[in-house]
Parts: sequence; structure tokens; C-alpha cells
Amino acid sequence: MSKTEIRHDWSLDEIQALFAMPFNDLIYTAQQIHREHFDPNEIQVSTLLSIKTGACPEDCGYCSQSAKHDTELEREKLLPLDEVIAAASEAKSKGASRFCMGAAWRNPTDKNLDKVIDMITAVRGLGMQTCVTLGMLTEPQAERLRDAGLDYYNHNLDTSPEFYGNVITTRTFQDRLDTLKYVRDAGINVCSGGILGMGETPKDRARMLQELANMPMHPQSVPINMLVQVEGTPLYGADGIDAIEFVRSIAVARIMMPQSYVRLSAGRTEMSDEMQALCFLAGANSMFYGERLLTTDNPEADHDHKLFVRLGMQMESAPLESDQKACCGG
Ligand code: SAM
Ligand code: DTB
Ligand code: SF4
Repeated sequence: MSKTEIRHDWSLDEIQALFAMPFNDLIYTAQQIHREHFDPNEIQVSTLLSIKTGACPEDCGYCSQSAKHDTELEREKLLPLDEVIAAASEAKSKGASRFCMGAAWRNPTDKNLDKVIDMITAVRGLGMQTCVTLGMLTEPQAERLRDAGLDYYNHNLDTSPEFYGNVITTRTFQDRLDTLKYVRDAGINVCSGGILGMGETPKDRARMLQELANMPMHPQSVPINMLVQVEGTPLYGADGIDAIEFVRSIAVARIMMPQSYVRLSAGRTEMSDEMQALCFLAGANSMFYGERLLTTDNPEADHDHKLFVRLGMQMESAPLESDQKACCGG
């Protein structure tokens, strides 16, 4: 059987037609495509750490860390290297293969980047894959991160270009595309996705997936977050997303980006085990693991373990160094 074609020319009509399929047909199609590229019973797990928390100058309407919103969050300075190493070692001992460090910056200064590079070097030294999310980058900064051996850079589109202005005003959709280009051109694996349940329309969800899939390369990792509603943020109280519609979005992402890891990201504390199982069936094959995301809660690792056992799923181990670079993405 020939493998599904990797496409970068999806039309909105085609994507909306996928969303409109009978649920069982959609999930079956997504699961078939999933099996062409992945072991259906394996899941890649990453643990997150906020290395610099709060007081961010951006105004992202969902975020607990924006200085523009009145949330309860305490601001913190950049964490010292030893605390980062301790957190990464613990994550490794619990089975995480990747450690993802997030900073509440609009963009890193070159001095900040020196310190983050020390963290990347140390975490790689533990035998873990590394991911960072630091805001906008310049081209030389992306190259420095590549030279440091960074495996993944996370930078989300967050939503459709049309809905974007309702969520963020301090940087543009194009700024995000520019950073993603620098990361991709540097040869770092791209992690980029968005958030559902911010009051966007079904068309916005289709448009966001269209933007992701029609990039010159599919992001190797596509996080699909469900909004974690944080009191004090503008999006607190937004219309959420129906669980079935969320699962459909995962399936459509899987069909459009067959070789990418689709990451079931924020919002799992609000999802039943059964909803998560449907997401795996729809093609989600990675997630965040450990009790904390950046500033909000994630399910207990022990609970996730039990879920994997109930579903007969295994956590993927860290790949060999030689397999790590840009394995896929079309
Ligand atoms: N400051 C950097 C940036 O925005 O690029 C990195 C950290 S930021 C917290 C990373 C991503 O987390 C955001 O782009 C957004 O998609 C997601 N995120 C943040 N807060 C969230 C929330 N309350 N619910 C769901 N996803 C959220
Ligand atoms: C992503 O798409 N989701 C993660 C990761 N990339 C950095 C972050 C989720 C943050 C959820 C809200 C919080 O904990 O602050
Ligand atoms: Fe700042 Fe990132 Fe939060 Fe936006 S999502 S406010 S850039 S930390």
C-alpha cells in the first residue's frame, strides 16, 4: 500500500469537508494514516518547566503570565542552572524523553540566550531531548540554538490569522511565521500548534490547521491545547469547545500532517480518560507529562501511567542521537 501523500496545498473547503465527515469515518481515516507512520500504541512524553515565570510584556489573552492581566501569579527570575538540572533529572527518572523549558519573554536577549544554552547543554548531557519556547527569535539566535544542539523550538500560531487579533495585539501573526522560518531554516525541529476553546469558530480551527499544514515543512510536533481558563485573563469565561469537536480537530490534524507528532497538550485536567483515549485513537501520539505545565496543573504522572496501562500504550524512549534531527515533516 502506498503511503499517504504529504501535502502543503490544503484548501479550506477540503479541510471543512474533513471536519464534516461522519465521526466514525473521520476517526477510521485518521487511524489508518496514523498507522502508516507510527506505532499506534506508543506515546512520546515531554515534561515542561517554566524557567522564567510571569511579568511578560505581551498581552496574549489566554496567558496567566502577561503583565497586562491581573492574575494571581508571582513573577520569578530566570531559574539557576542547578534547579533546571534537578527538575530534568527527575523528569527523566519518571520516563520523560524530552524536557521542554519555557520562558515568559517577548524575545530572549543575547545574554539570556547564553544562560538558556547552558541549560540545553546540561539537559542534553542527561541523555534527554531538549525543547525551548522563548518567544520571538532572530535568525542568528536560531542558529546559536541549533549550534547548541537544541532538538525542538516551540512557537505556536495559536489560532487562525483572522481570529488572532482577538487574542493578541502586541505581536503579529506574521512575526510568528518569521520566527518559525528562522527555526526551520536553522534545521531545528519545529513544534507549532495552537489553542482551541478560545471562542473561535469552526472555520478558524480549519484555518489554523491550514496555516500549519501549508508551511514549507510540516512542524515535526503539533501541540493542540485546549484553553486552560485562568481567572484574570481576558479569555476567562470564553465559550469552550465541545469534546467531540476537539477530537475531530485532532483527527483532522493527523490526516493533514501524517508524519508529525500531534501533541495532546494543555487542558487535560478537564478531559475524561475516555476523551483522551478518543484523542489517541484520532492520532494524538504525544503529550505533556508531569503534574505541572508551565504555571497550571496537568494530570498526576501516576494517573497517566494507569491510563497507559489500561490502554496498553507505552511511553516512547529517547531516540538515538543520530535519529534526532528533522526526522520527518515532509
Ligand atoms: N512566551 C513564549 C511564547 O509565547 O512564545 C513561550 C511560552 S507560551 C506560555 C507557550 C504556548 O503555551 C502559547 O503559545 C500558548 O499556545 C500556550 N498556552 C499558554 N497559556 C495557555 C493556556 N492558558 N491554555 C492553553 N494554552 C496555553
Ligand atoms: C504548548 O503548546 N503548550 C505548552 C507548551 N507548548 C509550552 C504550554 C501550555 C501552558 C498552559 C498554561 C500554563 O501552564 O501556564
Ligand atoms: Fe508572554 Fe508567552 Fe504568555 Fe504570551 S503566551 S503572555 S508571550 S508568556
